[in-house]
Parts: sequence; C-alpha cells; structure tokens
Amino acid sequence: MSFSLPDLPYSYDALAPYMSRETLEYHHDKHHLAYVNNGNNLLRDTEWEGKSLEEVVKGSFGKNAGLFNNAGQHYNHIHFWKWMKPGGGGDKIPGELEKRIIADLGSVAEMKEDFIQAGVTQFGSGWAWLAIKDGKIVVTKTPNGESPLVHGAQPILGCDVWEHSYYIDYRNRRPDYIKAFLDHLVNWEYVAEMLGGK
Ligand code: MN3
Repeated sequence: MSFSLPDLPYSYDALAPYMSRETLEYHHDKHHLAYVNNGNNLLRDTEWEGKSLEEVVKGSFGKNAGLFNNAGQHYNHIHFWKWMKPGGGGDKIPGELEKRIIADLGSVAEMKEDFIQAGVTQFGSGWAWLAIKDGKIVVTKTPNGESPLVHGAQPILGCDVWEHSYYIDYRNRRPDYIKAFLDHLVNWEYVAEMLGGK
C-alpha cells in the first residue's frame, strides 16, 4: 500500500471565511501532498511497506523519524479534512457524543475551553485533540506529527495548530483560529463516527 492524497470533501471555498480557499490550496495541495510524496519515498523498502497507515504510524514512531513525521502527518490530515464541514461547529453535537463529553469533561463549554487551551499552549507546531484513553474522552496536545495514536489513545477530533493552518487567515492569532474551528467548522458527526462504540 502506498499513500495517496485524498480530495477535500468540500470545495475550496466552502469553509470561508473561517478557513479560506488560499489556506486550503496551500495546506491540502502543497503541505499534505508533500507528506504523501515524502512518506512514499521513505516507506519504500522498509519493514512497514504494505502495512496499513495506522500500523506504519505506530510502528515507525521512535524508530524511523523521517517516515514517522510524514506518515503521522498524512494520518492526521486525512482526518483533519473530514473533521471540518461548511456550517459546522457550535453546539449541534450528536446526543451520545454530547453525553460522553459532559460525563468525562464536565460540559461542552469546558471541553471547548480546555481544547483551546491545549492548542494555544502547544509550543511551536502540533495538534490539539479530543481522544479516547482508557475508555474516557480526554483533551490533549501533541508536537509536530504526533497524535494520540502513538500515546495509547484513539483520536476522535484534531485541530492542526501548525502555522500553515492559520497564518494566512489569522496571522499570529492562534486562539481566534481554534475558537473559529470549534464554533464554525467542526464536523461533529464525523467526531461521533470516530467515537463509535469506544
Ligand atoms: Mn497541516
């Protein structure tokens, strides 16, 4: 199996004004494509060739930094595009997911505050996450191309806080970007799908 760049599940204009066409063109067509191409070159002739993407990500972590960085970012971005939709965000959260958020994190408002805080305090490049760890929803953050997958957890929502994800639209205002992501972009149905029966 080799990596390939998925199409965006919406048009390049669909997420404006919260995420512009220009951002999506650079982020998807250039940054994500580079992870795919570099990942394929680094995967060739390794023990992970032919494995699933999740197996490549988990297996290469701590063993092959170049491959891990690109495979990890490929995994993160495949989901990142699907974690957003036009007219998303806000509090229209599917019932079971909302119940779990309230049970594990206190309230939807607290979850959002903690998620923003995780993204803002991630020094340099990385991601803010909702993940399932030991059967509970947790808020977490990771540097660079890491995800909860390599820390014994299952990601259900991730926000890319690399500057390439927001600098065109928000300049240095990372908190405003993460808030807009939560209020206007999150595809809560896809988050619920990733939660599944976990
Ligand atoms: Mn990115």
